Amino acid sequence: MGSSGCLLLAVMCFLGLFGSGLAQLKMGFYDQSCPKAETIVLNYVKEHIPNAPSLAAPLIRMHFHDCFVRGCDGSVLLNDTSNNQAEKDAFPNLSIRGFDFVDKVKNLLEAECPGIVSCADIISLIARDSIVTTGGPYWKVPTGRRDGTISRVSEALNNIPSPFNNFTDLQRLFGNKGLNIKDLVLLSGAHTIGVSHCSSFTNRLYNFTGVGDQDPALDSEYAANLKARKCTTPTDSTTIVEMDPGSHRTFDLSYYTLLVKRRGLFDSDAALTTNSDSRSFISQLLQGPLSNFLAEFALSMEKMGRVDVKTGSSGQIRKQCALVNS
Ligand code: HEM
Ligand SMILES: *[C@@H]1O[C@H](CO)[C@@H](O)[C@H](O)[C@H]1NC(C)=O
Ligand SMILES: *[C@@H]1O[C@H](CO)[C@@H](O)[C@H](O)[C@H]1NC(C)=O
Ligand SMILES: *[C@@H]1O[C@H](CO)[C@@H](O)[C@H](O)[C@H]1NC(C)=O
Ligand SMILES: CC(=O)N[C@H]1CO[C@H](CO)[C@@H](O)[C@@H]1O
Repeated sequence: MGSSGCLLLAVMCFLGLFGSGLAQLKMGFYDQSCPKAETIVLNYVKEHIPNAPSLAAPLIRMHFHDCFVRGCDGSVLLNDTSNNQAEKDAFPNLSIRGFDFVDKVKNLLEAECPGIVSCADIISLIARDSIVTTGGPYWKVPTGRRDGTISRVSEALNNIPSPFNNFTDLQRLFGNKGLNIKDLVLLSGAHTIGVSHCSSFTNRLYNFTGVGDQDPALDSEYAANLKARKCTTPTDSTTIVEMDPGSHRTFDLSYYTLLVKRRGLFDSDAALTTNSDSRSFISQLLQGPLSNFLAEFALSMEKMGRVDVKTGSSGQIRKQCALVNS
């Protein structure tokens, strides 16, 4: 090969490395650097989630909120500092829980191999392993995410969908992260588990358009029930309601069954029935076996887990998940 060939090769290698990125997520990223990492996470989840099954829901939700703000970089875990309000302070974080859980896993990993495993990867692995305990699918979690150093309340407000969003807003917010309508429908299916505060939907019960009315898109019998038994005043901010009553700890298709019965809890859930593409995905899911939903959900989770990740030498591996390294 002539010298110009060599040069060309070098340029191509350079572009390959730094352009399209050699530094990508990969399966078993810690196989050499911390071989027990994934087992330590899995064992901790297996040991603790069965005693606290309601934690699986906030842990997958944490992964979602992390990925939607500055990519899946653990920024959701950062604490406020004297001159910065972190993502944790944003309204959509309402009831995000599980920070201690992540910290405990992080401590175990720091003891095993200090400074190696990122908080961002820990969230991704915990989310997957927790959902498996609810009957949900196993999805691939390639690793190698690095932790961000910035967490801003305003960015959480601008990027995380609100329960009051309509379809256009949801499509735009998901689209901003490279996720399409199908991903939106599938990932919203996580609402088959977990709970919500009344404040996330009481507008639909008491004052939908500001004239003391109910949301006509919400089944009136269900609305009456919620008003009588759960959210008994328009200002209740403490009562929690199962989003998928009857099977709120089981990862099944009933979220979609509720949607078509007009019993989705949030405006944003109901919004999924207002678009024809989205409606058609919902009916396909309902026609298929559960295993089809689980397999499709797994693919969308893997996709979400890749949103704007930091790899290679960007970001850092935090020593404590709540603090940027000093
Ligand atoms: C499509 C846009 C979405 C909106 C507007 C939304 C909104 C919400 C809201 C308002 C709550 C209840 C918070 C509370 O009142 O305590 C909630 C709970 C939850 N969300 Fe979403 N969400 C969305 C998508 C997702 C996605 C993509 C996932 C995961 C893949 C997810 C997983 C969950 C889970 C598991 C809970 C229950 C949490 C618990 O039990 O503590 N959500 N969501
Ligand atoms: C982060 O903030 C939480 C809640 O205020 C606090 O309990 C925790 O100790 C803080 N973590 C660190 C490492 O400072
Ligand atoms: C959706 O909500 C936004 C405000 O968040 C509003 O500007 C837009 O007109 C709404 N779109 C539809 C189709 O209702
Ligand atoms: C409904 O909302 C409107 C406009 O925000 C407000 O003026 C009114 O007091 C509310 N009514 C009730 C019953 O909460
Ligand atoms: C867990 C957490 O930090 N929650 C915060 C979410 O944001 C509200 C303000 O909107 C705070 O009061 C909570 O402490």
